[in-house]
Amino acid sequence: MTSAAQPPIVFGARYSVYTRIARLALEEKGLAYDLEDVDIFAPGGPPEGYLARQPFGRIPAFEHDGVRLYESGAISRYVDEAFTGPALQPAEARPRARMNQLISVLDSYAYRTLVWDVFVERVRAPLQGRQPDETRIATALPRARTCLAVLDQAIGDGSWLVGPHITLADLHAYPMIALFRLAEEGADLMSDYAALEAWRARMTARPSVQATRSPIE
Ligand SMILES: N[C@@H](CCC(=O)N[C@@H](CS)C(=O)NCC(=O)O)C(=O)O
Repeated sequence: MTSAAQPPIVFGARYSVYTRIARLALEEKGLAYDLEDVDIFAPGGPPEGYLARQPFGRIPAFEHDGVRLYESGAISRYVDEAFTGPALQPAEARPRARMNQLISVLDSYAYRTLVWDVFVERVRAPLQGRQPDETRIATALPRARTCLAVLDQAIGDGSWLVGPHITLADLHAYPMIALFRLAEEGADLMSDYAALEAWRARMTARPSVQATRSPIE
């Protein structure tokens, strides 16, 4: 286990879903860390030199004790495995595979659908002075429903997405669900999934979630 003498640094932004995923892992482990602001949407793009940390120009990036990482899934797994604190991944192969499957679903299908197609169009577009793309929202809703159904079924009668303890899958899902639900279509669809709504309320009450609230929430 690595000592936490030198606090890890997260490079990212408070508004960012993926930055929040990395921060949630650090918060759940009870670790102090620094957040260095990087606004990839600033006019002119990311700051000079940022591509050396994240070659694709996305946030977050991460540094700890000489280790530089990018990709939030790699960061949160590193945080879980390199530091003491409550385990955020199941030890057994089967639940661990289910956790990894959910994280992959969130990255491959849910992020674009819930966040870009629905939240950004319905909530951010008017704030940016443009009309929402109604076709894009309507087209996304069936896939959004599939994403919600997968999460709802994973919770079932339990408290968390994978078994009796919170895992990296919950931390990956929450930032996407929180933004999606700010759109009227998001709140409307969520009301059809009781287990997922109850999970969302449990997540919202956690100090890690409160400490990493997005400015738009
Ligand atoms: N696979 C990356 C995704 C990171 C990502 O897409 N971050 C968003 C902000 S939440 C971003 O940087 N978007 C900038 C863009 O799409 O150009 C990860 O897991 O870190």
